[in-house]
Amino acid sequence: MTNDGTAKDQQLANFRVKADEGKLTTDQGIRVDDTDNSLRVGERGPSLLQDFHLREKITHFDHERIPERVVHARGAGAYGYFEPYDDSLSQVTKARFLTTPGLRTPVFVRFSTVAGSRGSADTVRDVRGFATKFYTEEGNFDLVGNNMPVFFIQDGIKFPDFVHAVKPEPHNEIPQAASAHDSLWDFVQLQPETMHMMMWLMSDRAIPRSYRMMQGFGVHTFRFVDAGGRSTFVKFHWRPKLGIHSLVWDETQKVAGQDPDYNRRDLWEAIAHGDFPEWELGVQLVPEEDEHKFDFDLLDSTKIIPEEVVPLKPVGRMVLDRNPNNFFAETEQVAFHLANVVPGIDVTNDPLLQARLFSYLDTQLIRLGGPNFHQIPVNRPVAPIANHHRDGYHQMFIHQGEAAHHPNTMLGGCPALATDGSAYSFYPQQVDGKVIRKRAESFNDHYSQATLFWNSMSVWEKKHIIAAFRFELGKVTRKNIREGVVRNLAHVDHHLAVAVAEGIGVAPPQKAEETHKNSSPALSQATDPVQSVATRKIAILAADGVNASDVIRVTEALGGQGALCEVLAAHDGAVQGSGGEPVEVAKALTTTGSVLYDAVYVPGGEESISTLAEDGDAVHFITEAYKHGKAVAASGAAALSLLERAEVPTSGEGVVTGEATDARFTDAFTKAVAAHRHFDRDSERVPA
Ligand code: HDD
Repeated sequence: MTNDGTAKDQQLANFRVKADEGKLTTDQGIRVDDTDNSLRVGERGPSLLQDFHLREKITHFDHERIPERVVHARGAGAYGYFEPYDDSLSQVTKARFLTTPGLRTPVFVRFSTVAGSRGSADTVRDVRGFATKFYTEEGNFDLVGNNMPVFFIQDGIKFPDFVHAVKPEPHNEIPQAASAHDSLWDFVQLQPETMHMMMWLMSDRAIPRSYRMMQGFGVHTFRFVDAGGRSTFVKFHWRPKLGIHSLVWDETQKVAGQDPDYNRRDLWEAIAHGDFPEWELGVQLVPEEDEHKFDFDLLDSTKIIPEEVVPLKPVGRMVLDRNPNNFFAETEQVAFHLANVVPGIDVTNDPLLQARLFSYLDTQLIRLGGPNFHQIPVNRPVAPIANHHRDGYHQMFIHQGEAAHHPNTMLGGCPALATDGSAYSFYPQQVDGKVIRKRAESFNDHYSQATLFWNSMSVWEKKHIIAAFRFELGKVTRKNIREGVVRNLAHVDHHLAVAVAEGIGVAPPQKAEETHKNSSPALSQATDPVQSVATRKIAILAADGVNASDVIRVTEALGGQGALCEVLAAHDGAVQGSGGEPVEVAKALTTTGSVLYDAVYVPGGEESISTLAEDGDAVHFITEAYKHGKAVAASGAAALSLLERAEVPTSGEGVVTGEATDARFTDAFTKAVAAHRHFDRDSERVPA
């Protein structure tokens, strides 16, 4: 089997079962001709225990559920491939999948939210998991990262405490998938090491527009090892080709109601439509001898290495191009584990990472019910497996031979030890020290990088962060917790602490703490944003009498660049264009909302406009889109009056108006949509 991106597919094909052919049978292959009536004595008599079909059907159903993941329970996954750009990484790692140009390694990626249950909404404020399984020729490599480059805690021994704090409170299991409650913030106020990550969590990074539009990070410092045994520290980064874009808070709340599957659906539909999401893999490399050259510890997962200090080296790209066939079999049963590393990649002494090396295998044993979960199709490596592991629940292999021990003569010594240099070998790091329970002094600075993050934000990003802190702490009922968090924030930035304190009714800090003025432009979503309309959803509001030519021109101009334009009207079916021609309606306004679109366009046509002006859903649609910073466009004089009715200014940032839908108009609208959002608007006063 060649490792050309289809190796995994070929393997999976052996397990795929068709649902659209054959006759109904029991699990034993016995054919069944009635699955609606249980076997009984007489038409109204009791059911019989001997009805094997009834018993089997009910028993299987009773056992359908497995425990959801203790964290990252809700997720969505897809298959694809990774390919390196060239062999330049061979100077630091012997990992073949990273250094063999043209080699396409199959991958499975699962994106997730952390705190919510399997059925929670996608658009909650949370970290997003970004876990990648590379099915390499040398075995599976799992990069189990997040969309934020740091973590809440420095030592894995605190993970149960942190997760208990952020999950719903134990007495009443409230709130679902939300960090805005007392126990999380109580933990935060007492553990200042959380402050850097809390800045990320309160930023728009925690409410991504799409899984396709967020970064991924390996978070920890890992090790590369080259063919000569030399080690280099490495941080892994994924950068989305579509840029890093987020929703706005008010929008996320509404999306959670209108489409709780928003991010999951977006990923599925993009892949189904052939808009394959793509990320570039970048690495930050630090030579072993530079380990102590930084003012933070490389082993501390609450710290980044600023890209201005160690630049990102682009090394390859990942494309997701296939949806799974079955959510449970693939996305639910996929099992990631940090210890799945291949020759050329090794771990470090980061105490958070070390605890994870235990936790992931352990959790799969309860979640997937035994030690053979690696045999589940989605988890199988494409590299061959040969060892003496035997038996256990759900053993799928039929191991042949009369022995299962090493060393042996009975099997001719097989499987033979890989002494030809192809085996995995751990980096022979020199370690010396006393056995103690103590954190290194070099882990003590909890605020400098939180300040760095804050200093790097644009004006609108800062506004959103302050609003998020106010919302979250506003939901905290205990005053001492609110005060404690403000005390911590005072070490991050005085202005931030004061603004938050004022919003939540606690005394602002009196004097400003000494903080630094450094910033890292790479941290801001406002720095060099990718401007593209590809896969952006544009709502076109229409009623009878709409100018069909406007609809066509805008759809062609933006659709031609990959945007998805949909005509919305009061009803499904079609509306009549001003020339009598039918204009097909994609969705009725009652079944959708502005929050599910990136921009709105009102075509000309007096009759259409005056009908829309009387339709509260249509007017609200425009007002709300404007409030959320989206591009709004309107054609013709009558449309201007509709904007006015919707309390939307007829000019200004991201508002495009004009008599004709000429190239000037469509270019301006394209630019406005590509900018993603227009946050310099005075949107707070807009009622929506
Ligand atoms: Fe974790 C799942 C990412 C710290 C213990 N984690 C899980 C998933 C992601 C991460 C993306 C979902 C994988 C999937 O889709 O199946 N976790 C992280 C990152 C961390 C981190 C980036 C910090 C840098 N995790 C962490 C610690 C521990 C765990 C410190 C325990 C000591 N994580 C788990 C777990 C999970 C998990 C309990 C739940 C389900 C699973 O593993 O398979 O073992």
